[in-house]
Amino acid sequence: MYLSNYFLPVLKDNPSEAQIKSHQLMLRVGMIKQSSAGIYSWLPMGFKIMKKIENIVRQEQDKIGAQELLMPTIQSAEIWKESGRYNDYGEEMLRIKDRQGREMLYGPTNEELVTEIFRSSIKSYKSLPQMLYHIQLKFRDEVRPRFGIMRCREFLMKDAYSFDLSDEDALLSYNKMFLAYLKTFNRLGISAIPMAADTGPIGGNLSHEFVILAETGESKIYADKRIFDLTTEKYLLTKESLKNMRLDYEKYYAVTDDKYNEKDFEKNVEKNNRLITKGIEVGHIFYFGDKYSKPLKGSVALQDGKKVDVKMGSYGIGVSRLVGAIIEAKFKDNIMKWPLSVSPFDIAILPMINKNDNTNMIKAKKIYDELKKNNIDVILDDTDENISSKIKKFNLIGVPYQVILGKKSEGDLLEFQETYKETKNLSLKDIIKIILTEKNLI
Ligand code: 5CA
Repeated sequence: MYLSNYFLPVLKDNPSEAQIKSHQLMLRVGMIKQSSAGIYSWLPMGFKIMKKIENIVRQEQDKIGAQELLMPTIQSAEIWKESGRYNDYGEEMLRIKDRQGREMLYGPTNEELVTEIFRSSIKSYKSLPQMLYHIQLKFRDEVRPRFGIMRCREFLMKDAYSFDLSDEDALLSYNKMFLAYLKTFNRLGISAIPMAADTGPIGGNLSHEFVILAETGESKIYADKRIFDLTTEKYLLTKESLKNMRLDYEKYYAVTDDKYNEKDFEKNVEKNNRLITKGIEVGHIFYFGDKYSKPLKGSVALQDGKKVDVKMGSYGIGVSRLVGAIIEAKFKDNIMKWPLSVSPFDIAILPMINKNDNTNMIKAKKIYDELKKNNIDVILDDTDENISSKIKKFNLIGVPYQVILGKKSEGDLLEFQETYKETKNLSLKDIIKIILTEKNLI
């Protein structure tokens, strides 16, 4: 991509309406545009990053055997009346009437609709377990939408639903999701900690929020620091291994506000290991047994013909919120560095332009073609801005690698910068090797 052709409406200054850095940056570099309060359009670069996040989320869901489907955004009020949540959900739910006067709504979540799909198709215990998910827009008429896409009204969520025969099987599904979440966030370059949480309007009695540390987060968290040292590598998708993983995580105290209790915290966590800070909830998983399957008649027949209500859980990830959350975690000293797994481009070429001499531009185009040949996603800043403005702009955009064609690039040795590191002089061959090696690790 050549920058002059790219739809990237970068602003000169920080927009005054934004209070937190992710909101400022997203508006500043033209990732999003507000269309009305809490509702945003995603412009090409913001959308590209969100799609990359979505794909990683999808791959990790597929790996644990969840199957993707797509449910609509608009739902009928009928099923919500069946579950009893139509009234309970209150003003957060956007209610609409169609031309026949039928009550409809813009889905804030999908427990009812997915149970209805399940009950009309699955009749026998032999078809269990099942895990279904979709990645779809949701609408919640939040009282105070704020911080850009972090707490907005229309947002993209991955929501998965599990259907099992027994509590024991359902916990296995829950634990699989728990592992898939840790792996997903790891690939996104952030460390999200599972914390015991309240279930709110979704219901049930077992729930974890996945929270990443950030000063601007809305959740206050209390944790034993040692939980950050755990890694997922040794856990497999077997019953025993997944059970051990949950036990390992649950060894360490980690809760949000709702579950916090000073006495427990002080009793369970030694003084040096106590961490009290703020975080952003990027995922939330729930186990609620037959809360929806019972009223909505989501049951299967056993071998002897007897019917049992299936045991369900639901599992959300805030896909659009993650874009902002990654910025909150990675944006430092006015410099953004996207993890390569979700970066809008792998590398930027920034040539110094001299009016009377187009040598740098010719060189830049050659490098561009060579990178493209190697399947490296590259952006070339072909504008006539001066080199320091180009560098400043790309420091905000957050592409993790830059080739600067200025005074320090000589012949075949190019000035190469990895964000936050000293610049080096490298050959194009070595630069390609560095990027491809890192891409292979993702
Ligand atoms: N049905 C369940 C799980 S599928 C559910 O809706 N859970 S949730 O309410 O916790 O939402 C899941 C995730 O969506 C949250 O962890 C959060 O990351 C994201 N989310 C929730 N509300 C908003 C919002 N107003 N703006 C942006 N993201 C949101």
